[in-house]
Amino acid sequence: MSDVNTPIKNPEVKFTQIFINNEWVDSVSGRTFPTINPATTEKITLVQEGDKADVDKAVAAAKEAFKLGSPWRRMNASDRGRLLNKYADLLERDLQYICSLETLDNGKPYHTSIGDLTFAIKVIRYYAGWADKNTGKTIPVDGDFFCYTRHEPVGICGQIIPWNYPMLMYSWKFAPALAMGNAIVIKPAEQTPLTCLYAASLVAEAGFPPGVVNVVPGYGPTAGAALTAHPDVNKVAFTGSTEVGQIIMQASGASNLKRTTLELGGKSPNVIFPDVDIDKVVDFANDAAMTNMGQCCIAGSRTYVHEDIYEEFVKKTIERAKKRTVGDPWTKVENGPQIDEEQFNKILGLIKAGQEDGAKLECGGGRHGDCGYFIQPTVFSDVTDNMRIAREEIFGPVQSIFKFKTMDEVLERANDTSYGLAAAIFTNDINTAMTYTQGVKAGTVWVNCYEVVNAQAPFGGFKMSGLGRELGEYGLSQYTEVKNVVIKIPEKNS
Ligand code: TXE
Repeated sequence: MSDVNTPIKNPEVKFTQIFINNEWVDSVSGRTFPTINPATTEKITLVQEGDKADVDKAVAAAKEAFKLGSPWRRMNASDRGRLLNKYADLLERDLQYICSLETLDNGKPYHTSIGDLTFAIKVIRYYAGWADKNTGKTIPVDGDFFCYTRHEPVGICGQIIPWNYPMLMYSWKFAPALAMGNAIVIKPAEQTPLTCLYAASLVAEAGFPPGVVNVVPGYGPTAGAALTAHPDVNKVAFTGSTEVGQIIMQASGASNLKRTTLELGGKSPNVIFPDVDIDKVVDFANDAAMTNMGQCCIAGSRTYVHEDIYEEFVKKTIERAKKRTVGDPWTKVENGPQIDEEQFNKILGLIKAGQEDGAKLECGGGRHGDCGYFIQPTVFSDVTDNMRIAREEIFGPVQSIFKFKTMDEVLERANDTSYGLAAAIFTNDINTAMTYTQGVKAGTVWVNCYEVVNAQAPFGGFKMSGLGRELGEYGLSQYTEVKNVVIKIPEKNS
């Protein structure tokens, strides 16, 4: 038996077409686009490039699958759950292959691809369990009426996925939508279409009826925009940049007021009080900033350190960052390459801006090696609140350290951002922790931990970090419409 912990270093790419109606088709335009291995910058393969015409076909297929009386609409909710569990079994069966493909296409270290897919499978199983449990209510209204609510699927859902966690973000969208009985059209990110396409192949194998799941690879302004503007798409779910989130919300509103959920960028504050075990917290803070090469919406990209421990903390942070291993993602390194040349250049540009703005570059700051999009783990100290590195999402392995004195001050500074995705505090004082958890404006707050994200608990942003919540029971409401039904009855009795 193959050992899942050993990657397949040259996984065969089996699917590069568009998936509609449980079948593989070429793009209507005949165009293709390349997907690149960011560790080597070499082209892996060409993928069919979906555009408006392909999205139209996929939406038509989803519409047919969602028709009243269709096999999907007639299916027992418990059987939808069973299908999702079967699908999770297939992902588990192919874990080694899928994770190898993820590392090839995305560049993330193989062991982190395993972590992602394991989490993705948990999300699918979690929502499989919800399929027959999201019940409505009977409501004691005034008069001779019987009143109840139905939680119905929204309909056709367009789901736009980013490249930083391709399989994980796929599962966050796919699972609740299908558990609640919707039909979906997914557009993976153009940088990382391969695992999503392989996952599509398992849709037919699991036994989902044709048209329930469709996957259209392609670019954002073409295929993505076609989904968000389509009059027959009832809901759009997006994870990506705040900038594109705003465009999507406009398109959703202008077309047909699609239900819209957005999971966008962040600039999450990680606040460290002096009463902690510094060595441990240095580790946490380094990971918070640099996990997934910093390409993480909840990255703890602003580390606020209390003045009493500031010098020691900075010194130890530099030591830790220098030890962070970077390199071949097929080995047990902590960091692989950034996703592409655009992100690589953006990050190096922001590092330069940090230096120009007067922050102290303590370590890193440049390219790692001379092949692939690798960046050295980078630490800035003496960062102040108005510098670009303090305000813009860097999405790279860059930790910015700020000094603070008091809770009031740090709370105000932590909240002085247009983002509000996550926040953390490290302290052993319960009152300090509670003051912070209540005052900080963020969708998730961690106390003495970081990046703890689970299928069962909601995830999403305040302010410009997003709209709506994914995961947990809260995530169900984003994929259901509530229908109120009122029936005249001869006589009501209590
Ligand atoms: O994101 P885009 P990019 C942030 C991060 C990163 C920056 C830019 O700061 O540096 O965004 O990355 C699709 N209509 N995040 O340019 O463009 C696109 O094809 C419909 C945070 O890669 O937002 C892809 O599938 N769709 C983030 C997806 O949107 C459109 C994850 C994300 O791409 C579209 C990624 C359009 N007009 C980047 N334009 C997070 N929250 O985790 C693009 N897309």
